[in-house]
Amino acid sequence: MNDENRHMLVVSNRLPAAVDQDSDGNWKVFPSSGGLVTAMAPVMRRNGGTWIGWPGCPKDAPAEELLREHSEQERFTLKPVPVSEDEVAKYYRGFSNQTIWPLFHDLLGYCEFDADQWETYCEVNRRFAEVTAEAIQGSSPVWVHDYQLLLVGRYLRELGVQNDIDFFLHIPFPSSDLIRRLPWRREIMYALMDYDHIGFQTRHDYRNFMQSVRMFVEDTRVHSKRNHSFVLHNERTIELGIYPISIDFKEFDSGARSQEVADSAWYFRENLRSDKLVLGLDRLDYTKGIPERFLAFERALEKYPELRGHLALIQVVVPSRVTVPQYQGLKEQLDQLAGRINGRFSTDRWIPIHYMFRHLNRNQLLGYYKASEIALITPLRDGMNLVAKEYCAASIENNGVLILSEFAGAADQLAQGALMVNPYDLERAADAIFAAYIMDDEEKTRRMKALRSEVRRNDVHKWLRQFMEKETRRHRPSQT
Ligand code: GDG
Repeated sequence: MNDENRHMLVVSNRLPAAVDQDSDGNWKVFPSSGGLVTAMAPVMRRNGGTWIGWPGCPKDAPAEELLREHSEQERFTLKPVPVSEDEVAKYYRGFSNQTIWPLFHDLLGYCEFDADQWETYCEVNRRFAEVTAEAIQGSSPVWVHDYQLLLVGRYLRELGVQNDIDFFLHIPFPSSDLIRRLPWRREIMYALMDYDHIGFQTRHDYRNFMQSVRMFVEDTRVHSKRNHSFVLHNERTIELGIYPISIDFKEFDSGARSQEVADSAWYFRENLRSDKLVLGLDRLDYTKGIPERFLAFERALEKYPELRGHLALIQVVVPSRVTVPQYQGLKEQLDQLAGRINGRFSTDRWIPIHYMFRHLNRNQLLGYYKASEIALITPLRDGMNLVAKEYCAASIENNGVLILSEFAGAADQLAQGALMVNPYDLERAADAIFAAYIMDDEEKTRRMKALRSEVRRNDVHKWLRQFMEKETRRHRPSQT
């Protein structure tokens, strides 16, 4: 990476820290979690730069000042974009999370199409572009992230920004047949043509995108070379690439070796009183397939009675988007399902599902990974799923078993070592749980070694390098 690229300008909906009030009503900065933060924070700490995003607080909170102080402790600068409560309701909870999110995860039934929310989405994207344009230094590239900010590139161009603008989509890109349903499909597809470089998690997403370009954008030509594709449109060239995101393997591996994590793993095992544990860990989200997972576990207990009393499911659900009605409904559904299944199978000594709705600190997270013989990661659709990769990185004794949905982006890299399932197929998912339970040590080790080696070789730093190499290549004079 050259010097210029070291000052990266990252733009994402949320900053990696939130400004909120503590129990005494004082405004403070709290670190936030999530897939994007897990991937980008180590990269920013290493390379420096500026991160632009919404700090999660009302417009009148002292975000600017607190984040300036916080930036001094981090190795990069955090710059807030102010967003009002009404705008959050429309652009974030509304258009981003009730239109784009379900549509891009193939869940059309959850979608709302509301013109007012779309207008606000455009306005807030424009504001993100304004704050970004002010923060640009020289010719450093701008890297916009994810589905809440699809239009930022377009507005930056309108503001006269000529710098390279990259975009990475963390979630899936759906088939053109789904994009067709979107009333603003042309606006979005044309706005994406203002980026210089667009990255996707999987080949499937990339192919879907190309299909939509052909269907909705006029006057395009496509050039595909061995590992790159270029869309030529309006005398501009947009480079497309596939970059499966990953984790900082070393950080998870060494964290899992610490005494604190060993203590927390021991504590969980002591308290859960089950011979073996199977773990689910997700943000509260209907895309993560948690009700289906509970039902698959119930089916496993029905079909394989030898599991009863010996295998317990720990499901940690991390609060997320709780003000969106569909997420509240999901929470109620989970409460009921866990209650029903526990009522049906619990004994004096054993509870089948330990269901927690809470945040975990880092040692607890690693402690759960380490304490669990099996991870059951069964999203209905997922851009990547970093939890799957983290579980492997934390399985330092090579003895964990990963059960993974074929609809997670991570399946492209982890299918060889994981037991793959279709999360809608409860019967086979139940069989996979049993197969993981009885798997012999030799097979466990063989599979987990392959998984760990894959995640180690393709970590988040390699993801960044590959994404940024495209960037630098464009500036290199032709070698011919
Ligand atoms: C999006 C895409 C894509 C979760 N709870 C806690 C916690 N986490 C961390 C996990 C993991 C991350 O959050 C979740 O990442 P995922 O990839 O599983 O899912 P999304 O949040 O939906 O992320 C996804 C990702 O972006 C990256 O591109 O993989 O497909 O949907 O790192 O460890 N961390 C801590 N406490 C928690 O309670 N400390």
